[in-house]
Amino acid sequence: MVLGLEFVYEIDQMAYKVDHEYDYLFKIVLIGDSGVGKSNILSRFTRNEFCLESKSTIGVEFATRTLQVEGKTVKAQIWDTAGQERYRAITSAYYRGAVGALLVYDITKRQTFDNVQRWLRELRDHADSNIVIMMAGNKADLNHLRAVSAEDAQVLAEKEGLSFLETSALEALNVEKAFQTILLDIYHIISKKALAAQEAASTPGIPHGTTINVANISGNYNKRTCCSN
Ligand SMILES: Nc1nc2c(ncn2[C@@H]2O[C@H](COP(=O)(O)OP(=O)(O)OP(=O)(O)O)[C@@H](O)[C@H]2O)c(=O)[nH]1
Ligand SMILES: [Mg+2]
Repeated sequence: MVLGLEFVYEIDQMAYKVDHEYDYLFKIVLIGDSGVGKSNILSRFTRNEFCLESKSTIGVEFATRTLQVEGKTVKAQIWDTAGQERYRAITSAYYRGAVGALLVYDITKRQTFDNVQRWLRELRDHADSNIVIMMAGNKADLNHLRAVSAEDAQVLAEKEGLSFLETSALEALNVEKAFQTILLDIYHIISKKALAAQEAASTPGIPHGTTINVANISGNYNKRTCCSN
């Protein structure tokens, strides 16, 4: 009998821990041409690792890192797939529930920058229209081989309404900042929506039982998660 109670207590504690591990879960997708450094950006951010001879990603991988954003514990779940079409997993599943995207090109390869438009189209076709997008010009350590100026990239970013940074997974330059910026932007959007919903709920004149949708950006806002599962 006592054992039974202890068991119930343990289960209860486990549930408590799981529930309180984080305040928000945000799914972020990595996109961009093959070889631009998506997987190394991910390993730098989640494990502080870099590999000079990394192989092309096959299928889908993901890694997580939990960090603080404006006093909230946010778990970033970052998905990575191959830039090359033939190695890619089903596109719609990859984008489902994503609230942020890091769109990477290689500053030493003009073609990867020219393809940014293609990736934006893919985002428009498959992702939530409110998705937060950061464009990253990676391999900034290879300045002597530069084929894309920061000015050109900035112009495109402004035209398309994206945030923009140059990064280096090798030198750990701006990788942290890129993700922090995405997470902060997502958090601000979500806080604003929650506030607007609160205000709408307390405004007299709204009939009882009216449904107010605050979940545009997240698959499941009530669970305080922004990842679909
Ligand atoms: N110099 C330099 N090399 C980098 C940097 N980031 C990645 N690389 C190198 O670029 C190559 C490709 O990196 P990956 O991270 O595998 O590229 P990817 O975008 O994941 O490629 P796919 O999985 O094929 O889509 C590897 O040889 C990396 O070592 C960087 O910031 N600077
Ligand atoms: Mg990869």
